[in-house]
Amino acid sequence: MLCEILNSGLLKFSEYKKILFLRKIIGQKADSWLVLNKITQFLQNQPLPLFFIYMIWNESYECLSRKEMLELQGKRLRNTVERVYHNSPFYRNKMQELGLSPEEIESVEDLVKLPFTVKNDLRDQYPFGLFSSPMSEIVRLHASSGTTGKPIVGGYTRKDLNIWSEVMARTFSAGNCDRSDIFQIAYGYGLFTGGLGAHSGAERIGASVIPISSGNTEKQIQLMTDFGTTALCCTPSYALYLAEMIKKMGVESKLKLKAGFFGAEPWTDGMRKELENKLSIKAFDIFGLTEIIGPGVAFNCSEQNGLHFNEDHFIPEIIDPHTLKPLPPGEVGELVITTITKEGMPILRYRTKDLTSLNYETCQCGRTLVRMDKIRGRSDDMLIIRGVNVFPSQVESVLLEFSEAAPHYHLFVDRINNTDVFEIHVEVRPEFFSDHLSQMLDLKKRIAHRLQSVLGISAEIKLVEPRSIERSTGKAKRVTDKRNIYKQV
Ligand code: DLL
Repeated sequence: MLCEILNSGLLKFSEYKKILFLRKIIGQKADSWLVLNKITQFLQNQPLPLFFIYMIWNESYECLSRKEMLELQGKRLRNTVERVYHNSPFYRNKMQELGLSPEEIESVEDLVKLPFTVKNDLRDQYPFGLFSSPMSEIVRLHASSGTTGKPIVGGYTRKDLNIWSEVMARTFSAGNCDRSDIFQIAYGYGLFTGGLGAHSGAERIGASVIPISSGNTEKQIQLMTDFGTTALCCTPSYALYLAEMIKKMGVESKLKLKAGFFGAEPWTDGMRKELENKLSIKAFDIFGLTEIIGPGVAFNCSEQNGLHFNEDHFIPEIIDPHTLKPLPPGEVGELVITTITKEGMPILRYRTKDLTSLNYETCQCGRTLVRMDKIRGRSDDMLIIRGVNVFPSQVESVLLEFSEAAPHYHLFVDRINNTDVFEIHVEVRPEFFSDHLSQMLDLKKRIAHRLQSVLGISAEIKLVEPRSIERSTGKAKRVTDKRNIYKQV
């Protein structure tokens, strides 16, 4: 009811936020007209301290009525389709193959007419084939692992970087952070989008930023205590490791942490609670992918009940991964995303392979942005190990570079002491298998080194005897992931 009143224009947003706060205290009574009127009159001249109310970075876009949102999305979608049709031969060909002209896309309802984009398209168009802006306008490039040796590339214009910092500013405001906060960005800086993405949002809200990047755990903790870090950004698994080290170093009482923004890999509600207890913080889930923009696609608010999708920039759809038909709200399927404001690399109906569902009910926080459920799994074989995307096919192509290695291998992933452990068993060809320890050690070292440079993370290599890896008669099972992370979501 509150949202209907808000949409009718009878109530100012600032009043609405105060009521939401009071509603928390007095319960559903705030929904009755009588109580509402009394409260509204009372609140008119009673400013509430900022920390009592929900912080919303950009109310004009985060709280639109559904009708306004659909109109905005329709307009932006039309512009994007025009843009890719005229600037990207890839999309022009795809649309022509379907006999589709840009004029046929008038509203969000027409989205289903557009072609899908898949990871392989990005690989085939490597590196810049999907760009819709000339290179002279591209000011940043990022990349993440693809299914083979070729990475997935993202190109950003100045306007795209501006959108990125805007959506990240929304993310951090939703976690009640502002210019008074000190952000420690412990996502990796570099080609990975986590570090610089979070950095730009934290700067945008005016916070003080510590760009420490990932790793170097003792230093992380030293700066956290010396600088009085209040917000931590990193993968949830690294946050757990940090929490453990903090306890070991006995510096819990010196911490000023209040919020954690964790993502880039799946994590459970149980893990959230553990992190919140161990670090005395509120932990927020943040979601995104390189192909779309990086982090900032969707974010938790303080209700922690789903992730608000920045749908004025990225339109989400849920499809059945087998029939490719759209699924209704609430049903779990594959998340498909269309960017509607990006210039550098706009992307139509990108099949993320991430499994989730959508909820269009208005959230208690006042945002009307659709909420996405926590990611429940993937419909492909991509593994996320220590925040890094790893495809078994990448490992295979590296092993095939070594004449000593047979094309038989098995990946073991586990989580020990809250850290992902990655071991690869590699079968040695009979003619190379030897009792000479030094030869075997040398081979192991070379494989480990090459894998580290291709995957971007280290793996423990175990060389095993010829024919010791189980052969399969059907689809080979090459991965044992003992973390069972998705099953707990
Ligand atoms: O992981 C971007 C990111 C950085 C997101 C920092 C959040 C924080 P990629 O390396 O391209 O980009 O990996 C994208 O990671 O398709 C999901 O499978 C997974 N993923 C990302 N965030 C979450 C999350 C970054 N919150 C792939 N929960 C995506 C579950 C996530 N999975």
